[in-house]
Amino acid sequence: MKSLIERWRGRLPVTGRTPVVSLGEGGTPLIRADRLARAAGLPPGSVHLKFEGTNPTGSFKDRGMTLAVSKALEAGSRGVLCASTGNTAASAAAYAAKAGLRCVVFLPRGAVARGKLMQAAAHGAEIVDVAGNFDAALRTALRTAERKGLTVVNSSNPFRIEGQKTAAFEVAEAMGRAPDFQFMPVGNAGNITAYWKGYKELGGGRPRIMGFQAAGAAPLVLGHPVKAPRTVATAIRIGDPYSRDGALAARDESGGAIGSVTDSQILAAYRFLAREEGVFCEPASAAGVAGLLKLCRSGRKPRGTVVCVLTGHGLKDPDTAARCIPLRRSRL
Ligand code: AN7
Repeated sequence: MKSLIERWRGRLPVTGRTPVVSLGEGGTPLIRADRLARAAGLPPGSVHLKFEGTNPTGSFKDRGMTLAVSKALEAGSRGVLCASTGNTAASAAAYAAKAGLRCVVFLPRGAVARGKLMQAAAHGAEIVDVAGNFDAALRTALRTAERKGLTVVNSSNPFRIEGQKTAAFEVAEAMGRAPDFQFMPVGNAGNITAYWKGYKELGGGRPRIMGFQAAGAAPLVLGHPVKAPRTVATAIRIGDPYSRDGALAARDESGGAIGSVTDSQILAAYRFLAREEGVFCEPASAAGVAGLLKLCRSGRKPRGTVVCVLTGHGLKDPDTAARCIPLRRSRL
């Protein structure tokens, strides 16, 4: 299959001289979800899941990382650096390994899911444990990058957003047009910014963008940064999103909303998707689906087609799975 950059070359800031660093990202499935539709009280065929867990490192981050690392290599960078709740680090580490670049990752101590930590280690990233949360790690990372001359591959890097916007192209292509509503998790807010950019560039109909944060880490809902964000969904345990303005623009320009869901709503959606739809995503990814169910149960049903973006694979976080999913013993 074509690399994401080859597939969307005409819509991305690359030239014939850009060295393409690819692991086969993109081209993820859009899965019809009739049990979810029924649970939400919506008609069959109206709800689909964009499952990003099938990307090479198991999350949507690979879409942005193929471009960010290719451009870093093109620019003659000595290496890449990021702060991360885990998935960005795993993706950066893999693409840097492929490119033969150094990779340094700043991780909030004790707050990164085990699978993501193991991926970063396996791909040879140098790990800096930060005593503090993601927001502190990002501040430290941005300062260090400047001092050491390394390329930042957080979503402050515009190539990350450019790569990630291709997910909107794929959704619209698979459905024949953009959906009426898109539900998705929001953490550092790069992805909601990227999807909105993608839909706008397509020029056709646009979805209302419905972003969901965890209740204990919901700065965009509260309207101010959260000093000590807390949630079981460690991927989105972020108190001061870098792309705040992009998220608010996506919300306001699309006529959408940004809401919050509790950890127990997130975990209920996480278990439902695995058991009833056969799709195992990580807890953060279930926040959009939890938001859809919350709205529908309060009588505010979306009309038309709905896409829920499932940003990462359930295998990323085996400890939460072990804690929150009961083992069913066979009685055969
Ligand atoms: C599975 O890896 O911020 O709103 O450092 O891993 O674009 O930040 C991850 C975020 C949703 C939120 N779902 O996306 C990181 C990081 C999953 C994620 C988000 C993340 P953004």
